[in-house]
Amino acid sequence: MDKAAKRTLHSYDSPEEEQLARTIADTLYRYDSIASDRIPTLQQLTEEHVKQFWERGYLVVDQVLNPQEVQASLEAIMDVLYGRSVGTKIQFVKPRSELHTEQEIELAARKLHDYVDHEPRLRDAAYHPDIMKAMEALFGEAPKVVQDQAILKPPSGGAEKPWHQDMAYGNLAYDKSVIGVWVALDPAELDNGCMHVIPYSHREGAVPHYAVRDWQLCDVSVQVEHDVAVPLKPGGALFFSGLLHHGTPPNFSEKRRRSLQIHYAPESAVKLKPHEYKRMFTNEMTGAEC
Ligand SMILES: O=C(O)CCC(=O)C(=O)O
Repeated sequence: MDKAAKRTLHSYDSPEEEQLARTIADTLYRYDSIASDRIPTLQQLTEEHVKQFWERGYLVVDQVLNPQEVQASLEAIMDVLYGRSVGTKIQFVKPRSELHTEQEIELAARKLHDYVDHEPRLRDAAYHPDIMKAMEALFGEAPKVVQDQAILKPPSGGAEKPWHQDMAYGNLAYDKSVIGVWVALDPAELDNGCMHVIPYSHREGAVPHYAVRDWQLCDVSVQVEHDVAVPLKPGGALFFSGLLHHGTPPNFSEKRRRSLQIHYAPESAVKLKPHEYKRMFTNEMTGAEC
């Protein structure tokens, strides 16, 4: 990206905003504790890994999608962004009417979602036979896809995703644990916003979320000292419990960080009733402040 383009497209509206992003990156994440326990591919998944997954709340797999599948997913994402593949929904951080060039579009796109019925290449990834088989082993029953997204953290200012539990988001609020699979399509590294997790945090169960910078855990309750970063090569994946505390810092680098994030639930899972959801994931009944 050339310098002029970066200046005009930078996501920060003011120096204060950028300073806040840097403070968040420095205080709410650590970068010296890296997930080391990994399996090479899903072919190596054993019952012991399944047990470990439920104990620790996550599993790291070095290669889930092969290079051709990664390439097909990236091409599909870019085709969706540039209007060559239609039907998938796109979330931009700026009004679409202000985005004219392909570069402007890419830098402002944060999320693609609901692609499985529109984009066969992304559907193939979401229903990848190895992932479906692993899900069946993890759930102990057939899985269903309950959410399909691609999350983009563009260079030079792609925003943080504050710490949260995925099941605190209404569309993932099921009565049984959902599992997320986050697949790196570009190298996901410490400096471009790779995933960070708090091992074992899913064991605390549902925790109230607050509307601060997003729907998130209260910053002061994040156990930053236990943060483990999960860098991944393209095609590598993080499998994680829908109750695991996780987040991603901003992308201050000049590198893209594109990923797929798909959520699965056991076939028998049903959505929580609104009052159950409120009791579990909001402060409405306790009045606890953040
Ligand atoms: O990809 C990211 O930056 C964050 C993904 C995530 O945790 C989410 O969207 O729930």
